Amino acid sequence: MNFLDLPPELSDPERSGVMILPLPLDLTVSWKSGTAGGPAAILEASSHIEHYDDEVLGKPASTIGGIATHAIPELPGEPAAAMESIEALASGLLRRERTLISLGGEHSVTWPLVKAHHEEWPDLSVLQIDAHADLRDTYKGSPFNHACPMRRIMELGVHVTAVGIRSVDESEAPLLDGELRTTFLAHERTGSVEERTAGIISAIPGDDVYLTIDLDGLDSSLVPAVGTPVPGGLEWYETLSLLRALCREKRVVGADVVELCPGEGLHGSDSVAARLVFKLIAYLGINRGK
Ligand SMILES: [Mn+2]
Repeated sequence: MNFLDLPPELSDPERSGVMILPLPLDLTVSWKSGTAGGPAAILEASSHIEHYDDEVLGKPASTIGGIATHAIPELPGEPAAAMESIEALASGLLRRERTLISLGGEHSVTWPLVKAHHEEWPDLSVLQIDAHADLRDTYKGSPFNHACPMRRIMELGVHVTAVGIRSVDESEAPLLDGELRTTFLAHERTGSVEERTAGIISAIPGDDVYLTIDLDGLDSSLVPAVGTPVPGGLEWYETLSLLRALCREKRVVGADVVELCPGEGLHGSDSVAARLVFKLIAYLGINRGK
Protein backbone atom coordinates (compact mmCIF):
# COMPACT_ATOMS: atom_id res chain seq x y z
CA MET A 1 0.00 0.00 0.00
CA ASN A 2 1.50 3.37 -0.94
CA PHE A 3 0.23 6.91 -0.42
CA LEU A 4 -2.22 7.91 -3.22
CA ASP A 5 -1.83 4.44 -4.78
CA LEU A 6 0.83 5.85 -7.11
CA PRO A 7 2.50 3.97 -9.98
CA PRO A 8 6.16 2.87 -9.48
CA GLU A 9 7.61 5.82 -11.41
CA LEU A 10 5.96 8.25 -8.95
CA SER A 11 6.75 6.29 -5.76
CA ASP A 12 10.42 5.40 -6.21
CA PRO A 13 12.18 5.86 -2.84
CA GLU A 14 15.46 6.83 -4.55
CA ARG A 15 13.98 9.79 -6.46
CA SER A 16 10.86 10.92 -4.60
CA GLY A 17 10.68 14.37 -3.01
CA VAL A 18 8.60 13.03 -0.14
CA MET A 19 8.92 9.84 1.91
CA ILE A 20 5.90 8.70 3.91
CA LEU A 21 6.87 6.77 7.05
CA PRO A 22 4.05 4.85 8.77
CA LEU A 23 4.61 4.49 12.53
CA PRO A 24 1.84 2.37 14.09
CA LEU A 25 2.88 3.08 17.70
CA ASP A 26 0.17 2.54 20.32
CA LEU A 27 1.81 2.05 23.70
CA THR A 28 0.62 4.69 26.08
CA VAL A 29 -2.70 6.07 24.83
CA SER A 30 -4.77 7.23 27.77
CA TRP A 31 -8.42 7.03 26.70
CA LYS A 32 -9.45 5.21 23.54
CA SER A 33 -6.73 3.04 22.01
CA GLY A 34 -6.42 2.07 18.36
CA THR A 35 -3.90 4.56 16.96
CA ALA A 36 -1.82 1.58 15.76
CA GLY A 37 -4.34 1.33 12.91
CA GLY A 38 -3.88 5.01 11.98
CA PRO A 39 -1.19 4.74 9.29
CA ALA A 40 -2.94 1.96 7.36
CA ALA A 41 -6.26 3.86 7.52
CA ILE A 42 -4.60 7.03 6.16
CA LEU A 43 -2.93 5.10 3.33
CA GLU A 44 -6.23 3.39 2.48
CA ALA A 45 -8.12 6.72 2.50
CA SER A 46 -5.41 8.31 0.32
CA SER A 47 -6.21 5.86 -2.48
CA HIS A 48 -9.57 7.67 -2.88
CA ILE A 49 -8.04 11.14 -3.42
CA GLU A 50 -7.88 12.57 -6.94
CA HIS A 51 -4.26 13.14 -7.94
CA TYR A 52 -5.07 16.61 -9.31
CA ASP A 53 -5.42 19.45 -6.81
CA ASP A 54 -7.86 22.22 -7.75
CA GLU A 55 -6.14 24.78 -5.53
CA VAL A 56 -2.51 24.49 -6.67
CA LEU A 57 -3.68 23.53 -10.20
CA GLY A 58 -1.48 20.51 -10.68
CA LYS A 59 -0.64 17.03 -9.49
CA PRO A 60 1.32 17.35 -6.25
CA ALA A 61 2.87 13.88 -6.58
CA SER A 62 4.43 14.93 -9.90
CA THR A 63 5.34 18.47 -8.80
CA ILE A 64 7.23 17.15 -5.76
CA GLY A 65 9.03 14.53 -7.86
CA GLY A 66 7.22 11.52 -6.44
CA ILE A 67 5.92 10.29 -3.09
CA ALA A 68 7.49 7.09 -1.75
CA THR A 69 5.91 5.11 1.07
CA HIS A 70 8.06 3.14 3.49
CA ALA A 71 6.84 -0.31 4.56
CA ILE A 72 4.99 -0.37 7.88
CA PRO A 73 7.74 -1.25 10.40
CA GLU A 74 7.52 -3.60 13.38
CA LEU A 75 8.16 -1.41 16.45
CA PRO A 76 9.39 -2.71 19.83
CA GLY A 77 6.71 -3.05 22.50
CA GLU A 78 8.83 -1.41 25.18
CA PRO A 79 8.55 2.41 25.09
CA ALA A 80 12.25 3.39 25.41
CA ALA A 81 13.22 0.81 22.79
CA ALA A 82 10.43 2.01 20.50
CA MET A 83 11.71 5.61 20.80
CA GLU A 84 15.26 4.51 19.87
CA SER A 85 13.98 2.44 17.00
CA ILE A 86 11.95 5.34 15.54
CA GLU A 87 14.88 7.74 15.85
CA ALA A 88 17.23 5.30 14.10
CA LEU A 89 14.69 4.59 11.38
CA ALA A 90 14.08 8.30 10.73
CA SER A 91 17.80 9.19 10.81
CA GLY A 92 18.48 6.59 8.13
CA LEU A 93 15.78 8.06 5.89
CA LEU A 94 16.64 11.77 6.13
CA ARG A 95 17.81 13.44 2.93
CA ARG A 96 18.24 17.16 2.30
CA GLU A 97 16.23 16.94 -0.93
CA ARG A 98 13.42 14.79 0.48
CA THR A 99 10.81 15.59 3.13
CA LEU A 100 9.97 12.83 5.60
CA ILE A 101 6.27 12.81 6.55
CA SER A 102 5.47 10.32 9.30
CA LEU A 103 2.03 8.92 10.05
CA GLY A 104 1.07 7.97 13.62
CA GLY A 105 0.42 6.21 15.76
CA GLU A 106 0.34 8.11 18.97
CA HIS A 107 1.97 11.49 19.52
CA SER A 108 4.91 9.91 21.36
CA VAL A 109 6.53 9.33 17.94
CA THR A 110 7.22 13.05 17.59
CA TRP A 111 10.01 13.22 20.14
CA PRO A 112 12.35 10.71 18.42
CA LEU A 113 11.40 12.20 15.02
CA VAL A 114 12.31 15.72 16.15
CA LYS A 115 15.56 14.39 17.67
CA ALA A 116 16.53 12.88 14.33
CA HIS A 117 15.65 16.06 12.38
CA HIS A 118 17.39 18.27 14.96
CA GLU A 119 20.67 16.37 14.37
CA GLU A 120 20.45 17.24 10.68
CA TRP A 121 18.99 20.78 11.07
CA PRO A 122 20.45 22.25 14.31
CA ASP A 123 18.40 25.48 14.05
CA LEU A 124 15.15 23.53 13.83
CA SER A 125 12.00 24.78 15.50
CA VAL A 126 8.65 23.02 15.80
CA LEU A 127 5.10 24.01 14.93
CA GLN A 128 2.63 21.94 16.96
CA ILE A 129 -1.06 21.76 16.05
CA ASP A 130 -2.77 20.05 18.98
CA ALA A 131 -5.61 20.28 21.49
CA HIS A 132 -3.29 19.31 24.33
CA ALA A 133 -0.11 21.04 25.46
CA ASP A 134 1.69 17.66 25.73
CA LEU A 135 4.09 19.23 28.24
CA ARG A 136 3.77 16.77 31.10
CA ASP A 137 7.06 15.60 32.58
CA THR A 138 5.69 12.09 32.96
CA TYR A 139 2.20 10.63 32.57
CA LYS A 140 1.05 7.31 33.97
CA GLY A 141 4.64 6.73 35.04
CA SER A 142 6.22 7.18 31.61
CA PRO A 143 8.29 10.05 30.15
CA PHE A 144 7.40 8.67 26.68
CA ASN A 145 3.62 8.94 27.12
CA HIS A 146 1.74 10.83 24.39
CA ALA A 147 1.11 13.57 27.00
CA CYS A 148 4.87 14.31 27.19
CA PRO A 149 6.53 14.74 23.76
CA MET A 150 6.64 18.55 23.81
CA ARG A 151 8.32 18.49 27.23
CA ARG A 152 11.01 16.18 25.85
CA ILE A 153 11.45 18.47 22.82
CA MET A 154 11.77 21.49 25.09
CA GLU A 155 14.58 19.64 26.90
CA LEU A 156 16.42 19.37 23.56
CA GLY A 157 16.46 23.19 23.47
CA VAL A 158 14.13 23.28 20.45
CA HIS A 159 11.52 26.06 20.29
CA VAL A 160 7.89 25.03 19.86
CA THR A 161 5.08 27.24 18.56
CA ALA A 162 1.77 25.63 19.57
CA VAL A 163 -1.63 26.25 17.98
CA GLY A 164 -5.14 25.06 18.89
CA ILE A 165 -4.27 24.33 22.52
CA ARG A 166 -7.36 23.99 24.73
CA SER A 167 -6.62 21.18 27.17
CA VAL A 168 -3.93 22.03 29.70
CA ASP A 169 -2.94 20.50 33.02
CA GLU A 170 -2.14 22.82 35.92
CA SER A 171 1.45 21.54 35.89
CA GLU A 172 1.76 22.57 32.23
CA ALA A 173 0.35 26.10 32.58
CA PRO A 174 3.65 27.77 33.65
CA LEU A 175 5.40 26.22 30.61
CA LEU A 176 2.98 27.46 27.94
CA ASP A 177 4.94 30.59 27.13
CA GLY A 178 8.65 31.18 27.57
CA GLU A 179 11.99 31.32 25.81
CA LEU A 180 11.39 27.95 24.15
CA ARG A 181 7.64 28.06 23.66
CA THR A 182 4.88 30.25 22.27
CA THR A 183 1.31 29.01 22.75
CA PHE A 184 -1.75 30.21 20.85
CA LEU A 185 -4.66 29.12 23.06
CA ALA A 186 -7.75 28.20 21.05
CA HIS A 187 -10.10 30.37 23.13
CA GLU A 188 -7.96 33.47 22.53
CA ARG A 189 -8.44 33.36 18.74
CA THR A 190 -9.22 36.81 17.34
CA GLY A 191 -9.26 38.48 13.94
CA SER A 192 -9.51 36.97 10.48
CA VAL A 193 -7.97 33.65 9.44
CA GLU A 194 -5.35 35.64 7.48
CA GLU A 195 -4.43 37.73 10.53
CA ARG A 196 -4.22 34.68 12.78
CA THR A 197 -2.10 32.80 10.25
CA ALA A 198 0.30 35.72 9.90
CA GLY A 199 0.57 36.02 13.69
CA ILE A 200 1.45 32.35 14.08
CA ILE A 201 4.03 32.37 11.26
CA SER A 202 5.73 35.45 12.69
CA ALA A 203 6.05 33.73 16.09
CA ILE A 204 8.09 30.86 14.61
CA PRO A 205 11.84 31.49 14.99
CA GLY A 206 14.28 30.57 12.20
CA ASP A 207 13.68 29.05 8.77
CA ASP A 208 13.79 25.28 9.33
CA VAL A 209 10.53 23.96 10.75
CA TYR A 210 9.31 20.54 11.81
CA LEU A 211 5.50 20.39 11.69
CA THR A 212 3.62 18.06 14.02
CA ILE A 213 -0.12 17.74 13.55
CA ASP A 214 -2.00 15.97 16.31
CA LEU A 215 -5.37 15.46 14.62
CA ASP A 216 -7.16 16.41 17.85
CA GLY A 217 -5.86 19.94 17.22
CA LEU A 218 -8.51 20.16 14.52
CA ASP A 219 -12.10 20.49 15.66
CA SER A 220 -13.56 17.26 17.01
CA SER A 221 -16.55 17.57 14.63
CA LEU A 222 -14.08 17.41 11.74
CA VAL A 223 -11.98 14.53 13.10
CA PRO A 224 -13.99 12.57 15.68
CA ALA A 225 -11.79 9.47 15.28
CA VAL A 226 -8.99 10.50 17.64
CA GLY A 227 -8.02 9.03 21.00
CA THR A 228 -8.94 12.16 22.98
CA PRO A 229 -11.36 14.41 21.05
CA VAL A 230 -11.82 18.02 22.23
CA PRO A 231 -14.32 20.58 20.81
CA GLY A 232 -13.24 24.06 19.75
CA GLY A 233 -10.35 23.18 17.46
CA LEU A 234 -9.08 24.43 14.12
CA GLU A 235 -11.41 24.43 11.11
CA TRP A 236 -10.41 22.92 7.76
CA TYR A 237 -9.63 26.06 5.75
CA GLU A 238 -8.01 27.72 8.73
CA THR A 239 -5.67 24.72 8.95
CA LEU A 240 -4.93 24.83 5.21
CA SER A 241 -4.23 28.56 5.40
CA LEU A 242 -1.65 27.89 8.10
CA LEU A 243 0.00 25.02 6.20
CA ARG A 244 0.12 27.00 2.96
CA ALA A 245 1.69 30.03 4.64
CA LEU A 246 4.13 27.83 6.54
CA CYS A 247 5.37 26.19 3.33
CA ARG A 248 5.66 29.61 1.66
CA GLU A 249 7.44 31.45 4.48
CA LYS A 250 9.56 28.67 6.01
CA ARG A 251 11.42 25.49 5.04
CA VAL A 252 9.36 22.53 6.28
CA VAL A 253 12.06 19.88 6.73
CA GLY A 254 9.85 17.19 8.25
CA ALA A 255 6.32 16.58 9.46
CA ASP A 256 4.03 14.11 11.14
CA VAL A 257 0.27 13.56 11.33
CA VAL A 258 -0.62 11.57 14.45
CA GLU A 259 -3.32 10.23 16.76
CA LEU A 260 -5.81 9.00 14.18
CA CYS A 261 -7.82 6.30 15.92
CA PRO A 262 -9.90 4.72 13.13
CA GLY A 263 -13.33 3.46 14.08
CA GLU A 264 -16.38 1.83 12.57
CA GLY A 265 -18.44 4.43 10.69
CA LEU A 266 -15.79 7.14 11.22
CA HIS A 267 -13.90 6.84 7.94
CA GLY A 268 -14.49 10.56 7.32
CA SER A 269 -11.70 11.15 9.82
CA ASP A 270 -9.34 8.91 7.83
CA SER A 271 -10.16 11.04 4.80
CA VAL A 272 -9.41 14.29 6.67
CA ALA A 273 -6.02 12.92 7.77
CA ALA A 274 -5.12 11.70 4.27
CA ARG A 275 -6.23 14.96 2.64
CA LEU A 276 -4.25 16.96 5.16
CA VAL A 277 -1.10 15.08 4.14
CA PHE A 278 -2.03 15.56 0.47
CA LYS A 279 -2.48 19.31 0.93
CA LEU A 280 0.78 19.58 2.82
CA ILE A 281 2.56 17.87 -0.10
CA ALA A 282 0.77 20.17 -2.55
CA TYR A 283 2.05 23.26 -0.68
CA LEU A 284 5.54 21.79 -0.33
CA GLY A 285 5.54 21.13 -4.07
CA ILE A 286 4.72 24.68 -5.17
CA ASN A 287 7.44 26.07 -2.89
CA ARG A 288 10.18 23.50 -3.48
CA GLY A 289 13.45 24.91 -4.71
CA LYS A 290 12.57 28.54 -4.05
MN1 LIG B 1 -0.76 15.62 21.18
